[in-house]
Amino acid sequence: MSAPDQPQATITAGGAILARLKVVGVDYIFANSGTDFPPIIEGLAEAAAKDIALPRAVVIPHEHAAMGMAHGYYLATGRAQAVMAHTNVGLANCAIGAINAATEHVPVLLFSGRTPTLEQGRLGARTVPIGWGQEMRDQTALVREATKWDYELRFPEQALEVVDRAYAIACSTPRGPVYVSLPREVLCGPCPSDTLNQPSRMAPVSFGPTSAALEQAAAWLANARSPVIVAQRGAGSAEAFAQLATLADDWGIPVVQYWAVQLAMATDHPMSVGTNPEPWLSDADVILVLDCLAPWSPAVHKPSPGCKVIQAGQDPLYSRFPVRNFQADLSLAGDTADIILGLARAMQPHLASRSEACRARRVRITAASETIRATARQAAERGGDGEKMSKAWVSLCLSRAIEGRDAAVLSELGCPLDAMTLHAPGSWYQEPHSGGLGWSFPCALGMQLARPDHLVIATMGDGSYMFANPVACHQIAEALNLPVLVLVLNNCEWGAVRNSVLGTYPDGYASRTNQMPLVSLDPTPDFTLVASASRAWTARVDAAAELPSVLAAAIEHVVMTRTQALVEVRVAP
Ligand SMILES: Cc1ncc(C[n+]2csc(CCOP(=O)(O)OP(=O)(O)O)c2C)c(N)n1
Ligand SMILES: [Mg+2]
Repeated sequence: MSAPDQPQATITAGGAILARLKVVGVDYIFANSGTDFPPIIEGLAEAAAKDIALPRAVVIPHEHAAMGMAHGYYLATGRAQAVMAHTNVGLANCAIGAINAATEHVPVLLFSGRTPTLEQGRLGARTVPIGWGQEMRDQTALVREATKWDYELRFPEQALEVVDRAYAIACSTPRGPVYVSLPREVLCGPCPSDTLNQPSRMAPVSFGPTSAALEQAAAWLANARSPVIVAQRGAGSAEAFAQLATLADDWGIPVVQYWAVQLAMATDHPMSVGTNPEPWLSDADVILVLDCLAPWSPAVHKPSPGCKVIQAGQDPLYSRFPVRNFQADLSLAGDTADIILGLARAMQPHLASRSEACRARRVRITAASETIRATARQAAERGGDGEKMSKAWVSLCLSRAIEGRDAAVLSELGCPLDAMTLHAPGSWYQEPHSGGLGWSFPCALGMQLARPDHLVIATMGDGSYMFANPVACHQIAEALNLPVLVLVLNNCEWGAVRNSVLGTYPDGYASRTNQMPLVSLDPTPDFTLVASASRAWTARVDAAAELPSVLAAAIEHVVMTRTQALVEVRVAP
């Protein structure tokens, strides 16, 4: 406390926000600055001069990459990070990242400047024409639908409590991004600094399912004739990953990883039955949906009448989405890890009386699981036979190349999961179901930043690589010493769009044309030259037989030199 006659110690509000981010637990500020940043940059320098601890603020030359890095850092650590962008235009570039983060319950503290209100007469007032040009009536509208909470800083002395509240809300279940706009004059004002280092007074909310709901779910699953688990966003923790494996094994429950964004179970676990919900769904009498936005495709897959469905996850009904009508006879709200551990405990007392039925199921599912894996592997092997290799062949080769290593594979229309053998939690990530492309490269950079010793591999389509602003991403990899390995699976087109047309109009005009309109990326640039511009190790592979040795050399390179590499792989359309 300062004595009444002493002037109160202050710091520029810009500096107070940065310093407070450190106190609440933010390690990095992924920043893309502009003319709204003088009080932020001055604040950084002021805090440094006053020996105030700060997060590491790094220059990220595209906001989409900044959002992706915050996403990847969170996936690796479970800790929310901050992104700072320039007014409305920088925020617009953050929008896809915010949509992706919101869909995946990834907390991000998103800030952007707000053009000065005043035209003159106060520190921070407008000085250049963009001060007028960047004004919007509702700047927050650019990201409001993708954020849980938003606020505009009104007074400099609010800086500390706004950061505390932003962090607590972002990290509360269900987690997600929050947005704070920062008007320049307010950032330039003085904020009291005497409480800067005191811990936050606002803790995030976390909740789990009620014990009654857990008991009910446990009883349904324990007494089911043919239970099935569909998992999409992993098991939530390493402990729960191990527990889910034990639970599925003990009870003889197949686990389907349909459109998995994260791995919930080792792909070669005897209860792991691949990625296709059929035939498991139609035979099921109880389905446990573990954090799935869309656990199956209602037009294709039909649970049988009378089947009970349990929806589990941070927001089991995904209430942010206007239409999502998957059956939910029971909901278990909370973190997936807690739900798995709770269910395992609640089911245990039922096990003795059901062990015979479980054993019979286990034998049947183990056989089916082996067949599913063998079929996928054979198809992948055949993908190396043709003139151009398939993505599945690349998957198989990559999976063999990383066997025995601590690796994380991120796939964005890159290597499919089916042909891979992956054992560990955190070894597999796929693009968010919001599908905001250009996600995997920056996400891998954020993950690598969090785990410097890990082997982090981003595999993506040629289209996805271009959506990632690759020049910016390679610059970041070099500037921050991030030895990611990038695999571009180049089919010279937007294959997913082509497939969507064929699915909608299998015998239509477009399917019969030689050149389907609006899907070709031919001629693609030489992607190895894009990466070479940032001095990456590069290679291009056209022949399937050469891929294993090139992948081995690329991995050797990133592991030994700790610098980035890119392999362009020519795959079949
Ligand atoms: C930002 C963004 N723009 C457009 C799309 C629509 N889209 C979905 S898949 C796709 C093609 C992706 O192409 P590529 O990465 O080359 O993979 P491929 O389908 O060829 O395997 C496009 C353009 C999107 N999902 N996100
Ligand atoms: Mg493509």
